[in-house]
Amino acid sequence: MTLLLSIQGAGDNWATAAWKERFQRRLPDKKVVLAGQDQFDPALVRFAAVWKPTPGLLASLPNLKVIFNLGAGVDALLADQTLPDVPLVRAVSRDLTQRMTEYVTLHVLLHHRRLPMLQAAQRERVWMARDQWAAGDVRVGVMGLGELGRDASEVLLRLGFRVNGWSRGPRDVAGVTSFHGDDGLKAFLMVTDILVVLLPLTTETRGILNRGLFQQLARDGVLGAPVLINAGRGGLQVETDIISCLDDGTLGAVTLDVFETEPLPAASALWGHPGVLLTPHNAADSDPGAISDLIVKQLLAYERGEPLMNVVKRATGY
Ligand code: NDP
Ligand code: OXD
Repeated sequence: MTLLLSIQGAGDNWATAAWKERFQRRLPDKKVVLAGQDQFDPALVRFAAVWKPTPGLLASLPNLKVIFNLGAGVDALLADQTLPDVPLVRAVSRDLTQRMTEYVTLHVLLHHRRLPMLQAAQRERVWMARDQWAAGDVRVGVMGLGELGRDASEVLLRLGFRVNGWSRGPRDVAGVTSFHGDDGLKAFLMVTDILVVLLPLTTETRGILNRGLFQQLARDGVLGAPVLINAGRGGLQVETDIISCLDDGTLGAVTLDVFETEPLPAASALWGHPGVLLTPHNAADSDPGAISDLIVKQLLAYERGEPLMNVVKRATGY
């Protein structure tokens, strides 16, 4: 049996040698090969563990049984029209979830505590002792109450924020006022001061973060103007709308970890905009140790005839 790895990512965490070493160490009796580097017989490949594999590669494996995605989001994989009809398992890992919760908490807190303004004041040597509010005065709206959204919500609640959530179907998260579906979106946005986006990119969500949506966010909050934090996918957002909404005050500030085009082109106006805090798609890195552990456990369980977990529903796209 061969496990094929096909990995194409820009971050340090995607260095292919580290992934191969981790998988091979955990699967000493199996052959682990790297697409594009190692020789292998396609007929012997039963499992593939991938991040943005070359379109068409997986279709060339006649005996493939399961595809394991090395990250949580599967939009890039599902964009491959030739993707074989075998179970597709995505990464749901405590390690990844905690990383995202750190990111969300960090950015909610820094906007809440007005850090960008204070840092600008420090650069000017100005003692800027402006109002600081209690967390309970701020309403955080989490779009996407899945694995990541739920965990982040729980930590934000613990910090004292008022947390609302929006999902496709009804969700029950203790302490979170939840809204769902198209019908619930307007009511959700009306009570949101800081919008945290942890949605998958699907045909339904593409471009959802646009001017029309930003205009529906609450404008009566203590922050003065609403804040956007998007760590879901760049395809969710319309970047020209984000810039114009920052310029005319519809948005007060944004944190973006993901972009329409990645890496973000040097010419993008987002780089230098004073209202933008950006990070290079590293809100929640896939760690080779944690994720290979997770996948090897699933792969061995599958070989024992046990069911797979976190199988993607192709019909909904996540
Ligand atoms: P889940 O599948 O667990 O949760 C997705 C959530 O989004 C669910 O609550 C779902 O609703 C909701 N949702 C999906 N479609 C819609 C819709 N049309 N309308 C309203 N709600 C919708 O995913 P995860 O929490 O594990 O991950 C979310 C995304 O985060 C990933 O798809 C990926 O794009 C991104 N991500 C980004 C990372 C980064 O480093 N920037 C790292 C990891 C993930 P329901 O509950 O009803 O199904
Ligand atoms: C993921 C990501 O989806 O890192 O896991 O973006």
